[in-house]
Amino acid sequence: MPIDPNAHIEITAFRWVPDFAQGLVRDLRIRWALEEIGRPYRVRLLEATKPRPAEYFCEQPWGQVPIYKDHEVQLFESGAILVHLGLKDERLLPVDRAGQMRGIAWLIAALNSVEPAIFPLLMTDIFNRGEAWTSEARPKFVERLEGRLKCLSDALGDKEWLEGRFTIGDLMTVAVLRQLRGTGIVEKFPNIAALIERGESRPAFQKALSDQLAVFREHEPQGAAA
Ligand SMILES: N[C@@H](CCC(=O)N[C@@H](CS)C(=O)NCC(=O)O)C(=O)O
Repeated sequence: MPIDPNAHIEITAFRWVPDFAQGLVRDLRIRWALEEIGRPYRVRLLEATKPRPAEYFCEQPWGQVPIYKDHEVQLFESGAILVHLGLKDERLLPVDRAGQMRGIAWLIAALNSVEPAIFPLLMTDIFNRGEAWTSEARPKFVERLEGRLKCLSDALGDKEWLEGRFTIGDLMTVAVLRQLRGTGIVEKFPNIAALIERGESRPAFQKALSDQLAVFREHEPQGAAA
């Protein structure tokens, strides 16, 4: 639980992705939130390495994962899905308006103020790795990102969570920052590294991660293992 083929909540995920993406695909954000609140869900698997079926673009305009469906809504965008779940359950967002909006503000900050500063590093380190321009550009990208992380670190201070209690803002922040694994950048900000560790040690996160990885193990193409 909560994976249940008969559940009314459905999310989409990939059947298999290469190592660099395993544990980072964005359905993990939704799995994690659903685990936090114990809501069963079923998973519809898509091929990451092939074009998505034309009809899927009616559900997700860019053909990406995840999408989410329940009796009430059909949604794309991991942020919107987390807001939907947060507004339904106090374990993900406070019920008072001020607390609710602060949690949502942190979620948007993760997506809009932090994640865009991470994307260029994914290009230099993964997608365009080894190309001539990357060695000159990377230090500039790191500098910009570290500026963002310094402000995040100052705002977090010695709090356990960004608003003092766990919200979808923390969930999204941790999920976004995990993309920096292996770069050594987060380690320069000990309170941010500790926030990620706190997030990752939550049982709901662990369950979500192991469920995502289990799918990849099950569907690993022959010859893909190193
Ligand atoms: N803004 C979207 C981004 C979704 C996204 O980038 N999904 C990736 C997997 S993590 C994907 O489907 N990539 C394949 C593609 O873009 O074709 C969200 O947060 O839901």
